[in-house]
Amino acid sequence: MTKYLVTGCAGFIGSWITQTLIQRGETVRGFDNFETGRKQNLSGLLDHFEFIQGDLRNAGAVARACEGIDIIFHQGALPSVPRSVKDPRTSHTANIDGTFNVLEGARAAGVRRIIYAASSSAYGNQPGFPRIETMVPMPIAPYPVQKMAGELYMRSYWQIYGLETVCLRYFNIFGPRQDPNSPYSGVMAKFALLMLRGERPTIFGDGEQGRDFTYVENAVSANLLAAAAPAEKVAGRVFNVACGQRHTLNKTYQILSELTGYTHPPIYGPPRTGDIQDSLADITAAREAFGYEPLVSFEEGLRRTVEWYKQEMHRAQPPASS
Ligand code: UD2
Repeated sequence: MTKYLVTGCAGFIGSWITQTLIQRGETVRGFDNFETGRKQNLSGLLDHFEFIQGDLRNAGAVARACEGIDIIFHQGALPSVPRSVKDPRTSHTANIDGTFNVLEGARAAGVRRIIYAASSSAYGNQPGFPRIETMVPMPIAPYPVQKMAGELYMRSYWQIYGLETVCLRYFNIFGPRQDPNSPYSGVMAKFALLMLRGERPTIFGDGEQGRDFTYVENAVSANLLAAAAPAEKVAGRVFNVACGQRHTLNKTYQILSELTGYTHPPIYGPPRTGDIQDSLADITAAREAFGYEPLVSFEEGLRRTVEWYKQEMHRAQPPASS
């Protein structure tokens, strides 16, 4: 029976992968240090899988977590471009040393395959849209460089050690469970919560930057398809995981306003250091290699996301009983 390890299992995407595997009746082990992951993301799940609290920077703990595992979904990371700009060392150790520890642990334990959470930020600001995997990566800020280093390491371990590694370049994944409370939170989570609270979000720059925003269920499905695909189609390769549509921040703000009932215009602030201007993916490679298709559209994803944050707010502040 296949045994799965999910690193970052208490995080936004990792917890959805963990939950989906459990629902499929799979045997799952999860690894998280709760630095950015949250216990509530695992509520209702902890009795159904083996949980290890540990840090990716601890090589011994990672090696133990890899024992007896067939397939790893390596989701654990310290995300965020601005976090990496402010404190490159901390995200460097989590993202590069952590990924190296996963590869070494996997090699020692005889793990068959690793699906790695790579980032669309690898493309940087080079000309040419949509982004296609054959483009030369041009990462700018430390976080994209770290995620890109992980990709190179993944490919090396396939070429040198025959460990089947697959890199999925996520394009701005959003959805329920994305933490809205950190200054480094993804824009969708941050804006949805602020609007629901009646607080005014700030758009960095003129709002005309575009992103290929992708609902989390699409990313989960890409992971499971990539895990099940024949090695000759996926091993040592990189794939975009996106919807193949570009949405500006101004337009996204407008749709979120309608969904939340928020009526105020945004505040505009200076552009964020290290930001890229535009992002739009070609998803043909993932489609051809493992049958990936976006299951949930941008608009439907936004609707579900806003509904979830509404419910979260009610859970956090139950109405006073009369
Ligand atoms: C990058 C990657 C994404 C993922 C992520 C992990 C790109 C295109 N995408 O996301 O795939 O790896 O990093 O962290 O590189 N913004 C505001 N106001 C706010 C917050 C953000 O205007 O309060 C803007 C921000 O300046 C940017 C956009 O919203 O232009 C998206 O920012 P984000 O932090 O949600 O994601 P991004 O694109 O850095």
